Amino acid sequence: MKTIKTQPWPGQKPGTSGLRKKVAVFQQPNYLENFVQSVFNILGDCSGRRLVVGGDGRFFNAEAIQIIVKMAVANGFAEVLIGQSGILSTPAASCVIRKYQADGGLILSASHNEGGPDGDFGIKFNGANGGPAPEAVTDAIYAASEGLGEYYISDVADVDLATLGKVLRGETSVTVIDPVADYADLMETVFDFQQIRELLSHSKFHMRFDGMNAVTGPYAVEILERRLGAKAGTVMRSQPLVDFGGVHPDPNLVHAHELVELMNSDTPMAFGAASDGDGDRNMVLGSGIYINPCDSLAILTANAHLVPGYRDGLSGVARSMPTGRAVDVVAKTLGIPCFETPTGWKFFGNLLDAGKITLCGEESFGTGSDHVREKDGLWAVLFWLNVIAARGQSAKAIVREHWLKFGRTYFTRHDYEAVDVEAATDVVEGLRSRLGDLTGQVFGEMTVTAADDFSYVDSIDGSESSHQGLRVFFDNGARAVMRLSGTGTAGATVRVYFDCHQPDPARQGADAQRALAPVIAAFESMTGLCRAIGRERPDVIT
Ligand code: G16
Repeated sequence: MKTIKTQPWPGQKPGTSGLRKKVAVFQQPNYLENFVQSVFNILGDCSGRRLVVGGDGRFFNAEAIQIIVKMAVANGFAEVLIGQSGILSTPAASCVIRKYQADGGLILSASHNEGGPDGDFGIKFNGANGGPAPEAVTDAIYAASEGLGEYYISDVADVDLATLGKVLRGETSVTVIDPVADYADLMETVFDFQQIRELLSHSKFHMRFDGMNAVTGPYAVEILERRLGAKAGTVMRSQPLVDFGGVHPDPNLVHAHELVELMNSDTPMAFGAASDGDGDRNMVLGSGIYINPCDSLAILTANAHLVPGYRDGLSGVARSMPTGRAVDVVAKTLGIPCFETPTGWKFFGNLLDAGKITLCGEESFGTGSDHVREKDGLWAVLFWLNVIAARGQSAKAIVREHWLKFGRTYFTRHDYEAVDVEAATDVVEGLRSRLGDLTGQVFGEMTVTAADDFSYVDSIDGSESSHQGLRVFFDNGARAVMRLSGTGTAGATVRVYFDCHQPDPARQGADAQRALAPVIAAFESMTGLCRAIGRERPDVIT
Protein backbone atom coordinates (compact mmCIF):
# COMPACT_ATOMS: atom_id res chain seq x y z
CA MET A 1 0.00 0.00 0.00
CA LYS A 2 1.26 3.44 -0.87
CA THR A 3 0.21 6.65 0.82
CA ILE A 4 0.20 9.47 -1.71
CA LYS A 5 0.30 13.06 -0.57
CA THR A 6 -2.23 15.19 -2.42
CA GLN A 7 -3.81 18.65 -2.47
CA PRO A 8 -7.58 19.16 -2.50
CA TRP A 9 -9.02 19.80 -5.95
CA PRO A 10 -11.54 22.63 -5.88
CA GLY A 11 -15.12 22.02 -7.00
CA GLN A 12 -15.50 18.29 -6.31
CA LYS A 13 -19.10 18.90 -5.27
CA PRO A 14 -21.48 16.27 -6.64
CA GLY A 15 -24.36 17.82 -8.62
CA THR A 16 -27.82 16.42 -9.33
CA SER A 17 -26.28 13.03 -10.03
CA GLY A 18 -22.67 12.72 -8.96
CA LEU A 19 -19.52 14.53 -10.05
CA ARG A 20 -19.58 15.31 -13.79
CA LYS A 21 -16.70 17.02 -15.55
CA LYS A 22 -14.85 16.93 -18.84
CA VAL A 23 -12.71 13.83 -19.37
CA ALA A 24 -9.60 16.02 -19.33
CA VAL A 25 -10.48 17.21 -15.83
CA PHE A 26 -10.74 13.64 -14.56
CA GLN A 27 -7.44 12.76 -16.24
CA GLN A 28 -5.51 15.30 -14.17
CA PRO A 29 -3.16 13.76 -11.62
CA ASN A 30 -4.99 12.77 -8.42
CA TYR A 31 -8.36 14.16 -9.55
CA LEU A 32 -10.24 10.85 -9.64
CA GLU A 33 -8.15 9.48 -6.79
CA ASN A 34 -9.02 12.41 -4.51
CA PHE A 35 -12.75 11.95 -5.09
CA VAL A 36 -12.63 8.17 -4.58
CA GLN A 37 -10.64 8.55 -1.35
CA SER A 38 -13.17 11.15 -0.14
CA VAL A 39 -15.94 8.58 -0.68
CA PHE A 40 -13.97 5.86 1.12
CA ASN A 41 -13.21 8.24 4.02
CA ILE A 42 -16.92 8.90 4.44
CA LEU A 43 -17.60 5.16 4.49
CA GLY A 44 -15.18 4.88 7.43
CA ASP A 45 -13.45 1.58 8.02
CA CYS A 46 -13.67 -0.25 4.68
CA SER A 47 -12.32 -3.56 5.89
CA GLY A 48 -14.70 -6.45 5.38
CA ARG A 49 -16.84 -4.39 2.99
CA ARG A 50 -18.12 -5.20 -0.49
CA LEU A 51 -18.02 -2.63 -3.30
CA VAL A 52 -19.64 -2.74 -6.76
CA VAL A 53 -17.88 -0.93 -9.62
CA GLY A 54 -19.02 -0.43 -13.20
CA GLY A 55 -19.87 2.17 -15.75
CA ASP A 56 -21.36 3.00 -19.09
CA GLY A 57 -18.19 2.08 -20.99
CA ARG A 58 -17.36 5.60 -22.06
CA PHE A 59 -13.84 6.90 -22.66
CA PHE A 60 -11.71 6.60 -19.46
CA ASN A 61 -14.10 3.98 -17.96
CA ALA A 62 -11.59 1.11 -18.00
CA GLU A 63 -8.66 3.22 -16.75
CA ALA A 64 -10.79 4.62 -13.92
CA ILE A 65 -11.85 1.12 -12.85
CA GLN A 66 -8.24 -0.07 -12.54
CA ILE A 67 -7.45 2.94 -10.33
CA ILE A 68 -10.54 2.35 -8.17
CA VAL A 69 -9.68 -1.35 -7.69
CA LYS A 70 -6.14 -0.47 -6.57
CA MET A 71 -7.53 2.09 -4.13
CA ALA A 72 -10.17 -0.35 -2.86
CA VAL A 73 -7.40 -2.89 -2.16
CA ALA A 74 -5.33 -0.30 -0.29
CA ASN A 75 -8.38 0.83 1.70
CA GLY A 76 -9.03 -2.73 2.84
CA PHE A 77 -12.22 -3.72 1.01
CA ALA A 78 -12.87 -7.45 1.32
CA GLU A 79 -14.52 -7.76 -2.06
CA VAL A 80 -15.01 -5.80 -5.27
CA LEU A 81 -17.57 -6.83 -7.90
CA ILE A 82 -17.01 -5.42 -11.40
CA GLY A 83 -19.17 -5.72 -14.50
CA GLN A 84 -17.42 -7.54 -17.34
CA SER A 85 -15.51 -5.11 -19.59
CA GLY A 86 -16.19 -2.51 -16.92
CA ILE A 87 -19.83 -2.35 -18.01
CA LEU A 88 -22.79 -1.95 -15.66
CA SER A 89 -25.81 0.09 -16.61
CA THR A 90 -26.89 2.37 -13.77
CA PRO A 91 -30.06 0.34 -12.99
CA ALA A 92 -28.08 -2.91 -13.26
CA ALA A 93 -25.52 -1.54 -10.78
CA SER A 94 -28.37 -0.77 -8.40
CA CYS A 95 -29.72 -4.30 -8.91
CA VAL A 96 -26.30 -5.87 -8.24
CA ILE A 97 -25.65 -3.78 -5.10
CA ARG A 98 -28.99 -4.94 -3.69
CA LYS A 99 -28.75 -8.56 -4.78
CA TYR A 100 -25.25 -9.12 -3.38
CA GLN A 101 -25.86 -6.92 -0.31
CA ALA A 102 -22.89 -4.73 -1.12
CA ASP A 103 -22.08 -1.75 1.05
CA GLY A 104 -22.32 0.49 -1.98
CA GLY A 105 -21.08 1.09 -5.48
CA LEU A 106 -19.15 3.51 -7.63
CA ILE A 107 -20.91 4.12 -10.94
CA LEU A 108 -18.86 5.69 -13.70
CA SER A 109 -21.02 7.63 -16.07
CA ALA A 110 -21.92 11.06 -17.34
CA SER A 111 -25.29 9.68 -18.35
CA HIS A 112 -26.66 11.30 -21.50
CA ASN A 113 -23.74 13.72 -21.86
CA GLU A 114 -21.46 13.26 -24.87
CA GLY A 115 -18.48 10.91 -24.54
CA GLY A 116 -15.05 10.49 -26.14
CA PRO A 117 -11.76 12.16 -25.16
CA ASP A 118 -13.31 15.64 -25.49
CA GLY A 119 -16.58 14.64 -23.87
CA ASP A 120 -17.71 14.21 -20.31
CA PHE A 121 -16.98 11.70 -17.56
CA GLY A 122 -18.62 11.23 -14.19
CA ILE A 123 -18.62 9.23 -10.99
CA LYS A 124 -21.25 8.78 -8.34
CA PHE A 125 -21.59 6.83 -5.15
CA ASN A 126 -24.65 4.68 -4.47
CA GLY A 127 -25.34 3.34 -1.00
CA ALA A 128 -26.27 -0.10 0.29
CA ASN A 129 -29.89 0.37 -0.79
CA GLY A 130 -28.63 0.62 -4.39
CA GLY A 131 -29.65 4.24 -4.73
CA PRO A 132 -27.75 7.48 -5.25
CA ALA A 133 -26.28 8.82 -2.03
CA PRO A 134 -28.57 11.37 -0.39
CA GLU A 135 -27.53 15.01 -0.07
CA ALA A 136 -26.17 14.63 3.46
CA VAL A 137 -23.70 12.03 2.14
CA THR A 138 -22.74 13.94 -1.01
CA ASP A 139 -22.20 17.05 1.13
CA ALA A 140 -19.97 15.02 3.44
CA ILE A 141 -17.99 13.67 0.46
CA TYR A 142 -17.50 17.22 -0.77
CA ALA A 143 -16.37 18.39 2.65
CA ALA A 144 -13.93 15.45 2.84
CA SER A 145 -12.54 16.33 -0.62
CA GLU A 146 -11.86 19.88 0.53
CA GLY A 147 -9.69 18.75 3.41
CA LEU A 148 -8.00 15.77 1.76
CA GLY A 149 -4.24 15.48 2.28
CA GLU A 150 -3.50 11.92 1.16
CA TYR A 151 -4.95 8.87 -0.51
CA TYR A 152 -4.14 5.16 -0.45
CA ILE A 153 -3.38 3.02 -3.45
CA SER A 154 -1.72 -0.35 -3.94
CA ASP A 155 0.52 -1.40 -6.80
CA VAL A 156 -1.24 -4.70 -7.50
CA ALA A 157 -1.57 -5.83 -11.11
CA ASP A 158 -4.46 -4.65 -13.30
CA VAL A 159 -7.52 -6.89 -13.36
CA ASP A 160 -8.43 -8.52 -16.67
CA LEU A 161 -11.86 -6.97 -17.10
CA ALA A 162 -12.71 -9.19 -20.05
CA THR A 163 -12.59 -12.47 -18.13
CA LEU A 164 -15.39 -13.55 -15.81
CA GLY A 165 -14.36 -14.93 -12.44
CA LYS A 166 -12.62 -14.26 -9.18
CA VAL A 167 -9.01 -13.19 -8.61
CA LEU A 168 -7.16 -12.00 -5.52
CA ARG A 169 -5.52 -8.61 -5.42
CA GLY A 170 -3.69 -8.18 -2.14
CA GLU A 171 -6.21 -9.42 0.42
CA THR A 172 -9.17 -8.27 -1.68
CA SER A 173 -11.21 -10.68 -3.74
CA VAL A 174 -12.08 -9.10 -7.10
CA THR A 175 -14.86 -10.73 -9.11
CA VAL A 176 -15.69 -9.87 -12.70
CA ILE A 177 -19.40 -10.61 -13.07
CA ASP A 178 -21.78 -10.98 -16.00
CA PRO A 179 -23.24 -7.45 -16.12
CA VAL A 180 -26.50 -8.50 -17.76
CA ALA A 181 -27.72 -11.76 -16.17
CA ASP A 182 -28.81 -10.51 -12.72
CA TYR A 183 -30.67 -7.58 -14.21
CA ALA A 184 -32.38 -9.67 -16.88
CA ASP A 185 -33.44 -12.21 -14.22
CA LEU A 186 -34.96 -9.40 -12.17
CA MET A 187 -36.98 -8.19 -15.17
CA GLU A 188 -38.45 -11.70 -15.52
CA THR A 189 -39.81 -11.44 -11.98
CA VAL A 190 -41.56 -8.11 -12.67
CA PHE A 191 -43.15 -8.56 -16.11
CA ASP A 192 -45.26 -11.14 -17.90
CA PHE A 193 -42.60 -12.38 -20.32
CA GLN A 194 -44.96 -14.89 -21.92
CA GLN A 195 -47.48 -12.19 -22.80
CA ILE A 196 -44.75 -9.91 -24.17
CA ARG A 197 -43.28 -12.83 -26.14
CA GLU A 198 -46.65 -13.38 -27.83
CA LEU A 199 -46.91 -9.69 -28.68
CA LEU A 200 -43.43 -9.63 -30.21
CA SER A 201 -44.16 -12.74 -32.28
CA HIS A 202 -47.21 -11.12 -33.86
CA SER A 203 -46.57 -10.59 -37.57
CA LYS A 204 -47.84 -7.02 -37.48
CA PHE A 205 -46.00 -5.86 -34.36
CA HIS A 206 -42.62 -4.45 -35.34
CA MET A 207 -40.46 -2.56 -32.90
CA ARG A 208 -36.99 -1.05 -32.60
CA PHE A 209 -34.93 -0.29 -29.53
CA ASP A 210 -32.13 2.23 -30.01
CA GLY A 211 -29.14 1.49 -27.76
CA MET A 212 -27.38 4.61 -29.10
CA ASN A 213 -24.02 2.74 -29.06
CA ALA A 214 -24.17 3.00 -25.28
CA VAL A 215 -24.58 0.67 -22.34
CA THR A 216 -28.10 -0.72 -22.86
CA GLY A 217 -27.30 -2.57 -26.10
CA PRO A 218 -26.18 -5.86 -24.43
CA TYR A 219 -29.09 -5.72 -21.97
CA ALA A 220 -31.66 -5.10 -24.70
CA VAL A 221 -30.25 -7.83 -26.96
CA GLU A 222 -30.37 -10.35 -24.11
CA ILE A 223 -33.86 -9.42 -22.92
CA LEU A 224 -35.69 -8.41 -26.10
CA GLU A 225 -34.04 -10.64 -28.68
CA ARG A 226 -32.87 -13.69 -26.68
CA ARG A 227 -35.37 -14.04 -23.83
CA LEU A 228 -38.43 -12.48 -25.52
CA GLY A 229 -37.79 -13.68 -29.05
CA ALA A 230 -37.85 -10.36 -30.90
CA LYS A 231 -36.29 -10.52 -34.35
CA ALA A 232 -32.52 -10.14 -34.56
CA GLY A 233 -31.84 -6.50 -35.38
CA THR A 234 -34.69 -5.23 -33.19
CA VAL A 235 -31.98 -3.58 -31.12
CA MET A 236 -30.19 -0.99 -33.23
CA ARG A 237 -26.83 0.61 -32.36
CA SER A 238 -26.41 -2.19 -29.83
CA GLN A 239 -22.63 -2.16 -29.31
CA PRO A 240 -21.34 0.01 -26.45
CA LEU A 241 -18.54 2.20 -27.86
CA VAL A 242 -16.15 4.38 -25.88
CA ASP A 243 -17.20 7.46 -27.84
CA PHE A 244 -20.77 6.23 -28.54
CA GLY A 245 -19.76 6.26 -32.21
CA GLY A 246 -19.98 10.05 -32.15
CA VAL A 247 -23.67 9.81 -31.16
CA HIS A 248 -24.95 12.05 -28.38
CA PRO A 249 -26.50 9.34 -26.18
CA ASP A 250 -29.48 11.39 -25.09
CA PRO A 251 -32.76 9.68 -25.95
CA ASN A 252 -34.80 12.54 -27.35
CA LEU A 253 -36.39 13.31 -30.70
CA VAL A 254 -33.26 15.06 -31.95
CA HIS A 255 -30.52 12.63 -30.95
CA ALA A 256 -32.54 9.47 -31.65
CA HIS A 257 -33.55 10.81 -35.07
CA GLU A 258 -32.85 7.54 -36.92
CA LEU A 259 -35.42 5.85 -34.71
CA VAL A 260 -37.84 8.73 -35.23
CA GLU A 261 -37.41 8.39 -39.02
CA LEU A 262 -38.19 4.66 -38.79
CA MET A 263 -41.32 5.45 -36.79
CA ASN A 264 -42.43 7.86 -39.51
CA SER A 265 -41.45 5.73 -42.52
CA ASP A 266 -43.91 4.25 -45.03
CA THR A 267 -44.02 1.07 -42.95
CA PRO A 268 -43.86 2.53 -39.46
CA MET A 269 -42.92 0.56 -36.41
CA ALA A 270 -45.67 -0.15 -33.88
CA PHE A 271 -43.34 0.74 -31.03
CA GLY A 272 -39.97 2.42 -30.64
CA ALA A 273 -37.80 3.21 -27.65
CA ALA A 274 -34.36 4.52 -26.83
CA SER A 275 -32.17 4.69 -23.77
CA ASP A 276 -29.25 6.89 -22.79
CA GLY A 277 -25.51 6.51 -22.10
CA ASP A 278 -25.92 4.65 -18.80
CA GLY A 279 -29.32 3.03 -19.38
CA ASP A 280 -31.44 4.83 -16.83
CA ARG A 281 -33.42 7.08 -19.18
CA ASN A 282 -36.08 6.08 -21.67
CA MET A 283 -37.89 7.64 -24.58
CA VAL A 284 -40.99 5.81 -25.78
CA LEU A 285 -42.69 6.22 -29.16
CA GLY A 286 -45.81 4.64 -30.59
CA SER A 287 -46.80 4.68 -34.21
CA GLY A 288 -47.71 8.33 -34.81
CA ILE A 289 -47.09 9.43 -31.25
CA TYR A 290 -44.25 10.61 -29.02
CA ILE A 291 -45.07 9.81 -25.41
CA ASN A 292 -43.99 12.56 -23.10
CA PRO A 293 -42.22 11.19 -19.96
CA CYS A 294 -44.75 12.91 -17.68
CA ASP A 295 -47.62 11.23 -19.53
CA SER A 296 -45.69 7.97 -19.49
CA LEU A 297 -45.45 7.98 -15.68
CA ALA A 298 -49.18 8.72 -15.42
CA ILE A 299 -50.15 6.01 -17.91
CA LEU A 300 -47.92 3.35 -16.32
CA THR A 301 -49.43 4.24 -12.93
CA ALA A 302 -52.96 3.89 -14.29
CA ASN A 303 -52.13 0.51 -15.88
CA ALA A 304 -49.83 -0.98 -13.25
CA HIS A 305 -52.46 -3.53 -12.22
CA LEU A 306 -51.87 -5.25 -15.60
CA VAL A 307 -48.24 -6.03 -14.71
CA PRO A 308 -47.51 -9.02 -12.43
CA GLY A 309 -45.00 -7.09 -10.29
CA TYR A 310 -47.58 -4.43 -9.42
CA ARG A 311 -50.79 -6.47 -9.44
CA ASP A 312 -51.23 -6.08 -5.68
CA GLY A 313 -51.51 -2.31 -6.03
CA LEU A 314 -49.29 0.71 -5.59
CA SER A 315 -48.51 2.17 -2.17
CA GLY A 316 -48.03 5.62 -3.69
CA VAL A 317 -46.26 7.51 -6.46
CA ALA A 318 -43.82 10.40 -6.66
CA ARG A 319 -42.63 12.84 -9.27
CA SER A 320 -39.97 15.53 -9.20
CA MET A 321 -41.44 19.00 -8.76
CA PRO A 322 -40.85 20.28 -12.33
CA THR A 323 -42.38 17.11 -13.82
CA GLY A 324 -45.80 17.68 -15.43
CA ARG A 325 -48.61 16.94 -13.01
CA ALA A 326 -50.37 14.24 -15.07
CA VAL A 327 -49.64 11.53 -12.48
CA ASP A 328 -51.26 13.58 -9.70
CA VAL A 329 -54.63 13.19 -11.43
CA VAL A 330 -54.22 9.40 -11.64
CA ALA A 331 -53.08 9.11 -8.02
CA LYS A 332 -56.11 11.07 -6.89
CA THR A 333 -58.43 8.75 -8.82
CA LEU A 334 -56.68 5.67 -7.43
CA GLY A 335 -56.77 7.13 -3.92
CA ILE A 336 -53.02 6.78 -3.36
CA PRO A 337 -50.54 9.41 -2.13
CA CYS A 338 -48.54 11.44 -4.66
CA PHE A 339 -45.28 12.97 -3.43
CA GLU A 340 -43.52 15.96 -4.99
CA THR A 341 -39.72 15.91 -4.57
CA PRO A 342 -36.84 18.06 -5.83
CA THR A 343 -35.11 17.15 -9.10
CA GLY A 344 -32.76 14.18 -8.65
CA TRP A 345 -33.44 10.48 -8.23
CA LYS A 346 -31.76 10.53 -4.82
CA PHE A 347 -34.86 12.18 -3.36
CA PHE A 348 -37.00 9.12 -4.14
CA GLY A 349 -34.72 6.75 -2.18
CA ASN A 350 -36.15 7.26 1.31
CA LEU A 351 -39.76 7.05 0.06
CA LEU A 352 -38.99 3.80 -1.80
CA ASP A 353 -37.11 2.30 1.16
CA ALA A 354 -39.97 3.17 3.51
CA GLY A 355 -42.52 1.57 1.18
CA LYS A 356 -44.37 4.88 0.75
CA ILE A 357 -44.18 4.76 -3.05
CA THR A 358 -44.00 2.04 -5.68
CA LEU A 359 -43.55 4.06 -8.89
CA CYS A 360 -41.80 7.36 -9.49
CA GLY A 361 -40.59 9.46 -12.36
CA GLU A 362 -39.20 12.66 -13.76
CA GLU A 363 -39.68 14.76 -16.84
CA SER A 364 -36.02 14.16 -17.73
CA PHE A 365 -36.94 10.81 -19.34
CA GLY A 366 -36.70 8.91 -16.06
CA THR A 367 -39.20 6.37 -14.77
CA GLY A 368 -38.70 3.68 -12.17
CA SER A 369 -40.08 1.65 -9.30
CA ASP A 370 -39.15 -0.09 -6.10
CA HIS A 371 -37.50 -2.99 -8.02
CA VAL A 372 -34.20 -1.05 -7.83
CA ARG A 373 -33.23 2.40 -6.54
CA GLU A 374 -32.42 4.05 -9.87
CA LYS A 375 -34.54 5.09 -12.79
CA ASP A 376 -34.58 2.33 -15.33
CA GLY A 377 -34.79 2.73 -19.11
CA LEU A 378 -35.34 -0.88 -20.18
CA TRP A 379 -37.76 -1.52 -17.33
CA ALA A 380 -39.93 1.33 -18.68
CA VAL A 381 -39.81 -0.18 -22.17
CA LEU A 382 -40.82 -3.60 -20.85
CA PHE A 383 -43.60 -1.99 -18.80
CA TRP A 384 -45.00 -0.39 -21.95
CA LEU A 385 -44.74 -3.66 -23.88
CA ASN A 386 -46.51 -5.49 -21.04
CA VAL A 387 -49.33 -2.91 -21.00
CA ILE A 388 -49.68 -2.96 -24.81
CA ALA A 389 -49.80 -6.77 -24.76
CA ALA A 390 -52.30 -6.92 -21.89
CA ARG A 391 -54.63 -4.29 -23.37
CA GLY A 392 -54.29 -5.43 -26.99
CA GLN A 393 -54.20 -1.80 -28.08
CA SER A 394 -51.64 0.40 -29.79
CA ALA A 395 -49.58 2.81 -27.72
CA LYS A 396 -51.41 5.70 -29.37
CA ALA A 397 -54.85 4.31 -28.47
CA ILE A 398 -53.73 3.79 -24.87
CA VAL A 399 -52.52 7.40 -24.61
CA ARG A 400 -55.69 8.80 -26.20
CA GLU A 401 -57.94 6.80 -23.88
CA HIS A 402 -55.89 7.94 -20.94
CA TRP A 403 -56.39 11.59 -21.86
CA LEU A 404 -60.13 11.04 -22.30
CA LYS A 405 -60.40 9.52 -18.86
CA PHE A 406 -57.97 11.69 -16.86
CA GLY A 407 -57.57 14.79 -19.05
CA ARG A 408 -54.34 15.73 -20.82
CA THR A 409 -51.58 17.59 -19.01
CA TYR A 410 -49.59 19.46 -21.63
CA PHE A 411 -45.91 19.71 -20.73
CA THR A 412 -42.75 21.12 -22.24
CA ARG A 413 -39.22 21.94 -21.06
CA HIS A 414 -37.10 24.69 -22.62
CA ASP A 415 -33.33 24.44 -22.11
CA TYR A 416 -30.85 27.26 -22.64
CA GLU A 417 -27.41 25.67 -22.61
CA ALA A 418 -23.89 26.97 -21.96
CA VAL A 419 -25.25 30.30 -20.76
CA ASP A 420 -22.95 32.82 -19.14
CA VAL A 421 -23.05 31.83 -15.44
CA GLU A 422 -23.43 35.39 -14.16
CA ALA A 423 -26.28 36.21 -16.55
CA ALA A 424 -28.09 32.98 -15.68
CA THR A 425 -27.67 33.54 -11.95
CA ASP A 426 -28.87 37.15 -12.27
CA VAL A 427 -32.07 36.16 -14.03
CA VAL A 428 -32.87 33.45 -11.47
CA GLU A 429 -32.05 35.75 -8.53
CA GLY A 430 -34.04 38.56 -10.17
CA LEU A 431 -37.16 36.40 -10.27
CA ARG A 432 -36.54 35.04 -6.78
CA SER A 433 -36.46 38.57 -5.36
CA ARG A 434 -39.84 39.37 -6.96
CA LEU A 435 -41.69 36.18 -5.94
CA GLY A 436 -43.46 37.87 -3.03
CA ASP A 437 -44.95 40.59 -5.28
CA LEU A 438 -46.11 38.52 -8.24
CA THR A 439 -49.52 37.30 -7.03
CA GLY A 440 -52.30 39.22 -8.79
CA GLN A 441 -50.01 40.64 -11.49
CA VAL A 442 -51.02 40.14 -15.12
CA PHE A 443 -48.53 39.01 -17.77
CA GLY A 444 -49.82 38.63 -21.33
CA GLU A 445 -53.14 36.83 -21.06
CA MET A 446 -52.49 35.38 -17.61
CA THR A 447 -52.75 36.36 -13.97
CA VAL A 448 -50.38 34.99 -11.32
CA THR A 449 -52.18 33.20 -8.48
CA ALA A 450 -49.12 32.09 -6.46
CA ALA A 451 -45.31 32.00 -6.68
CA ASP A 452 -42.64 30.44 -4.48
CA ASP A 453 -39.16 28.99 -4.19
CA PHE A 454 -39.65 25.22 -3.81
CA SER A 455 -38.43 23.69 -0.55
CA TYR A 456 -38.68 20.04 0.38
CA VAL A 457 -38.76 18.34 3.74
CA ASP A 458 -38.11 14.61 3.53
CA SER A 459 -40.97 12.97 5.42
CA ILE A 460 -38.76 10.04 6.45
CA ASP A 461 -35.58 11.64 7.83
CA GLY A 462 -36.73 15.25 8.18
CA SER A 463 -33.87 16.61 6.04
CA GLU A 464 -34.59 19.89 4.27
CA SER A 465 -33.61 20.93 0.74
CA SER A 466 -34.31 24.52 -0.19
CA HIS A 467 -33.97 26.60 -3.39
CA GLN A 468 -35.05 23.70 -5.60
CA GLY A 469 -36.73 25.78 -8.31
CA LEU A 470 -38.89 28.88 -8.70
CA ARG A 471 -42.57 28.13 -9.30
CA VAL A 472 -45.19 30.49 -10.73
CA PHE A 473 -48.84 29.42 -10.88
CA PHE A 474 -51.42 31.07 -13.14
CA ASP A 475 -55.19 31.49 -13.03
CA ASN A 476 -55.99 28.77 -15.59
CA GLY A 477 -54.04 26.23 -13.51
CA ALA A 478 -50.92 26.51 -15.69
CA ARG A 479 -47.51 26.52 -14.04
CA ALA A 480 -44.02 27.70 -15.00
CA VAL A 481 -40.87 26.56 -13.18
CA MET A 482 -37.31 27.86 -13.58
CA ARG A 483 -34.14 26.32 -12.17
CA LEU A 484 -30.50 25.84 -13.06
CA SER A 485 -29.42 22.35 -14.09
CA GLY A 486 -27.09 20.42 -11.81
CA THR A 487 -25.68 18.14 -14.51
CA GLY A 488 -24.12 20.43 -17.13
CA THR A 489 -20.36 20.78 -17.55
CA ALA A 490 -20.13 24.04 -19.54
CA GLY A 491 -21.46 27.39 -18.26
CA ALA A 492 -24.98 27.30 -16.84
CA THR A 493 -28.00 25.48 -18.24
CA VAL A 494 -31.25 27.29 -17.56
CA ARG A 495 -34.29 25.01 -17.57
CA VAL A 496 -37.83 26.36 -17.80
CA TYR A 497 -40.72 23.94 -17.49
CA PHE A 498 -44.36 24.61 -18.37
CA ASP A 499 -47.47 22.54 -17.79
CA CYS A 500 -51.23 22.97 -17.97
CA HIS A 501 -54.10 20.52 -17.54
CA GLN A 502 -56.72 20.24 -20.29
CA PRO A 503 -59.81 18.19 -19.38
CA ASP A 504 -61.76 19.07 -22.55
CA PRO A 505 -61.41 16.17 -25.08
CA ALA A 506 -61.98 18.58 -27.96
CA ARG A 507 -58.82 20.47 -26.99
CA GLN A 508 -56.48 17.58 -26.25
CA GLY A 509 -55.03 17.14 -29.74
CA ALA A 510 -52.90 20.29 -29.94
CA ASP A 511 -49.15 20.53 -30.27
CA ALA A 512 -47.73 21.10 -26.75
CA GLN A 513 -45.85 24.29 -27.78
CA ARG A 514 -49.05 25.76 -29.16
CA ALA A 515 -51.20 24.71 -26.20
CA LEU A 516 -48.66 26.19 -23.77
CA ALA A 517 -47.91 29.34 -25.83
CA PRO A 518 -49.82 31.71 -23.48
CA VAL A 519 -47.92 30.57 -20.37
CA ILE A 520 -44.59 30.57 -22.26
CA ALA A 521 -45.27 34.16 -23.39
CA ALA A 522 -46.41 35.23 -19.91
CA PHE A 523 -43.22 33.83 -18.35
CA GLU A 524 -41.00 35.57 -20.91
CA SER A 525 -42.77 38.85 -20.32
CA MET A 526 -42.39 38.37 -16.55
CA THR A 527 -38.66 37.52 -16.59
CA GLY A 528 -37.22 38.90 -19.84
CA LEU A 529 -35.20 35.67 -19.83
CA CYS A 530 -34.18 35.56 -23.51
CA ARG A 531 -32.97 39.15 -23.54
CA ALA A 532 -31.18 38.77 -20.20
CA ILE A 533 -29.14 35.78 -21.35
CA GLY A 534 -28.76 36.93 -24.94
CA ARG A 535 -30.71 34.16 -26.63
CA GLU A 536 -33.54 34.19 -29.15
CA ARG A 537 -34.90 30.76 -28.39
CA PRO A 538 -34.16 27.65 -26.32
CA ASP A 539 -31.38 25.33 -27.52
CA VAL A 540 -33.39 22.21 -26.76
CA ILE A 541 -37.13 21.77 -26.39
CA THR A 542 -38.49 18.53 -24.98
C1 G16 B 1 -29.92 13.22 -13.65
C2 G16 B 1 -30.68 12.88 -12.40
C3 G16 B 1 -32.15 13.13 -12.60
C4 G16 B 1 -32.38 14.55 -13.08
C5 G16 B 1 -31.57 14.81 -14.32
C6 G16 B 1 -31.64 16.26 -14.75
O1 G16 B 1 -30.27 12.32 -14.65
O2 G16 B 1 -30.47 11.53 -12.05
O3 G16 B 1 -32.78 12.89 -11.39
O4 G16 B 1 -33.73 14.76 -13.35
O5 G16 B 1 -30.21 14.53 -14.08
O6 G16 B 1 -31.06 17.05 -13.76
P1 G16 B 1 -30.73 18.56 -14.02
O7 G16 B 1 -32.03 19.18 -14.44
O8 G16 B 1 -30.21 19.08 -12.71
O9 G16 B 1 -29.73 18.64 -15.14
P2 G16 B 1 -29.14 11.52 -15.44
O10 G16 B 1 -29.88 10.64 -16.37
O11 G16 B 1 -28.34 12.60 -16.11
O12 G16 B 1 -28.36 10.82 -14.39
